[in-house]
Amino acid sequence: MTDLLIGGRWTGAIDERTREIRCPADGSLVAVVDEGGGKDAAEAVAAARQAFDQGPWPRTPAGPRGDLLLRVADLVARDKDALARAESLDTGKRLAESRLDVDDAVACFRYYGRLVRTETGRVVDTGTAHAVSRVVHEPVGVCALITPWNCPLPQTSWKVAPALAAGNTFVLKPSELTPSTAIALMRLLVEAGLPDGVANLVLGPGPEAGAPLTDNPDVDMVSFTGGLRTGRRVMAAAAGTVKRTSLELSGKNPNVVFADADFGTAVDHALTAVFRHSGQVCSAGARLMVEDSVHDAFVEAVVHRARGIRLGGPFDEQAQTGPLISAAHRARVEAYVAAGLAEGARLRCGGICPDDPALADGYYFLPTVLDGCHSGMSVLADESFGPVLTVERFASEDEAVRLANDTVYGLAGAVWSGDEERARRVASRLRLGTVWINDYHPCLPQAEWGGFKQSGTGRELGPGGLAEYRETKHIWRNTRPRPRGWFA
Ligand code: TXE
Repeated sequence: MTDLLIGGRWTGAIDERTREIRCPADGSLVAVVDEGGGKDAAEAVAAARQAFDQGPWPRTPAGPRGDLLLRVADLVARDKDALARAESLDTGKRLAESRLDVDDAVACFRYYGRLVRTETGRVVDTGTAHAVSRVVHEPVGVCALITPWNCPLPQTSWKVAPALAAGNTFVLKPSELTPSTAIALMRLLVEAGLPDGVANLVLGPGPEAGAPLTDNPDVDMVSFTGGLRTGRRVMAAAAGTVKRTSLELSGKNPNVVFADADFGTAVDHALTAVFRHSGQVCSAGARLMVEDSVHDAFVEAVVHRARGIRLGGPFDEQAQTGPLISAAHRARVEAYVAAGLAEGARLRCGGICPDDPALADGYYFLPTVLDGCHSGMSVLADESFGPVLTVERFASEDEAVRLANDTVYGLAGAVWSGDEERARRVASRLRLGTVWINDYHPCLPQAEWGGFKQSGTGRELGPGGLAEYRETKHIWRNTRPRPRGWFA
């Protein structure tokens, strides 16, 4: 088997271990892939180091680097059907959503392919005719890119595209649960003409194949998307050699609804905010906060529609959302709900696995609404990363802001109000990397994405996404060197 890419060569894992990839919707076998570990990770880093120190890519001008990214975008678009299918089989996600995810990846490669030509350095006024000062950008070096399982292709593209645009070499370690589109993307990078050793792929579990990337002295930067606990570990490991880190660690995202919001639209979005991909989205609007005067009617409407959500596998066109990623993850979501109930939250719907025999082989969990939630409950502090909506009420704008900010997270959230001034005021007071006003979920390659507080460090997408993968250097050139004579 040859699923690992190291120094331009497709190869198997050194220890010859393999892993079965199974579709979370029905347990069917999707693929058997190589399962690497520490030795494979070390080889991949050595290959990336050599390609960075001696290969052509870091010294290739921005123009041809951008051209290559545009070719990759075309290749990803060409293979859209196959990539979407592979993503759905690995994740259990609806095919229609996987197709959108492929579009997202294409847009990301196009964006950085174009941006890198325009985001050049600058000339600085030196105040003298005899010196020239330039500020230039250079790649950081060898990047370890570690990605999760919920949106594997976009999450990988958000790292690979800017890392390559900036001229870095990298080792990618996708989630052990969802490697298929990472393998496919690496094949497309090779097809597009990327030099050997620039892109390296290691598969395997986090502690065995991922952790060795985070403390390897030959790695200059770690870009990680995943859970908060793992993120803290990654940051600590990277501190040993003071690596640059860029972390996206998810959120506990408030969806704040004022009484003057458009009721029907806000209800509709409250459902997609949290139940899309069964809540396995870093920006999921899992914390619904509703103003007192409309609280009961709003929650009633959300619960009514949540009860009717159709669950099903990726290729079931009637399905509105799918399974959780694994049995272990479903058990975590069940434990989260149980903790909420023990603390006094009220179960309005869901809270259990579906009893439909057609879904028995998948890791399904019914869309769940817990109301009566208040500060101090673990369900408001912790992320479920499942189809579970917690509901809080508030009486005033100040209280809404205070409650929404009462979390260690700060990734994203929304404000719903018919009063434009108020919506803007609240949006500016929320400590979140992204705030939607009268909307939920849209995301653009041109606009930065990332978290405040413990939701992460650094930014993905936008010009800030490229900046993450670049060093900035000042070059001063004296055009008429003369002795200074200070110590004559
Ligand atoms: O993620 P991990 P898990 C959140 C969500 C979820 C929780 C746990 O709340 O319930 O995280 O999920 C690799 N060194 N998110 O356990 O562990 C791992 O192999 C280096 C939010 O699945 O963070 C995978 O490639 N790497 C999120 C990646 O880290 C390590 C998406 C993510 O896995 C490692 C997923 C280590 N010591 C979960 N341990 C988001 N932000 O979108 C694991 N990994």
